[in-house]
Amino acid sequence: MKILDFRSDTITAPCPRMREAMYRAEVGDDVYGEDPTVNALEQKAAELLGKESALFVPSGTQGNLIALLTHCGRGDEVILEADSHIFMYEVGGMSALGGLIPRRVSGVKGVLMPEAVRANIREDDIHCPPTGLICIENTHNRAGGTVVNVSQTEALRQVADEYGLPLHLDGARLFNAAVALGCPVNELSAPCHSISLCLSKGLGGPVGSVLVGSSEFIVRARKVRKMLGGGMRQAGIIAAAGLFALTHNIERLADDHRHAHKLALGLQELGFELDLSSVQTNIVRADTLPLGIAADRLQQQLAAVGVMMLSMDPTTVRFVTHLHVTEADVDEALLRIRGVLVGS
Ligand code: TLP
Repeated sequence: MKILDFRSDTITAPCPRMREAMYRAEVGDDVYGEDPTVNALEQKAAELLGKESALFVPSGTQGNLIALLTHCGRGDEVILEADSHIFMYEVGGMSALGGLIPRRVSGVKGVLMPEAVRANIREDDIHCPPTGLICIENTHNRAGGTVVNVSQTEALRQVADEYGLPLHLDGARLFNAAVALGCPVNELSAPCHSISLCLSKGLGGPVGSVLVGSSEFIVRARKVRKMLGGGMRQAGIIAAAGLFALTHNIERLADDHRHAHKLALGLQELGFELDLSSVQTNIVRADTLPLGIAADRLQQQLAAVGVMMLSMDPTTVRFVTHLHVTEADVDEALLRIRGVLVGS
């Protein structure tokens, strides 16, 4: 039985051509700036996102943490969306390691509203921690892969400028957003001072993220990366996979989006509750409440028939499409899910 794995786009393994590129990668000691493949990846990422410089880092979590530590000082407050990945799933690193205070602001489908951000910026008051940074997430994971468009991003930059604050973008899936919007990715990155972009999600790389920003910002970020133990020596082996991903795997994200839409329609037909307007990229969140089955129980039952997905809370499940999932796999998964629901 073929395992159909919808848990995350992080599970994707390198294809033979990507492995070939890794095998052939020229390497050097990247802590000395001497790995030509890492340098090429950083240059390509900076160019694509329209910024001066970039830094290859081991993970999206570290990319965000480095950005926060580089922008802020201990005791600063960081404005972020209430359900943001940085707040929910990065082990509280911003506070535990950076002494930063999260200020959660609820967005609409993951998109922060400028007025709500403005209302949460601290006044210059002796009693208050200073606001140090505004963070956005595009696409927004917990909102279901929803997209923040260019004008929404620009409006948040305007608020940041009013208060002299930097704007950081957790762009783990930024290319999914660009492909969904049909806009050049640099229009989404332009309003942001820093962007963390994951190579190991929909783009299909095995490891790594790139943090992108001004030359001055990246010089400081490089030092923070070293402090966190993220200096990786002959990292060209994995950077080569990232370069391959940025060259070959962007346009195909549209397939993942199509498959997610098809899956969402099928799940809806099977009785799951879901908001189709939130299925904008490669993530489908569905509510099991109308089916009368708990999300974790369904997760177990589906795993038994080779369909893997994640239970996110008592009645919410998440399916993610990616480059190992074909349209036929979506049909097959829906058949197997139907079988489980009929049998339970
Ligand atoms: N997201 C993973 C899990 O951590 C939940 C997933 O399967 O979706 N920002 C966003 C928006 C992310 O979705 C993720 C990973 C990260 C940052 C962190 O990236 P890594 O896993 O490379 O540290």
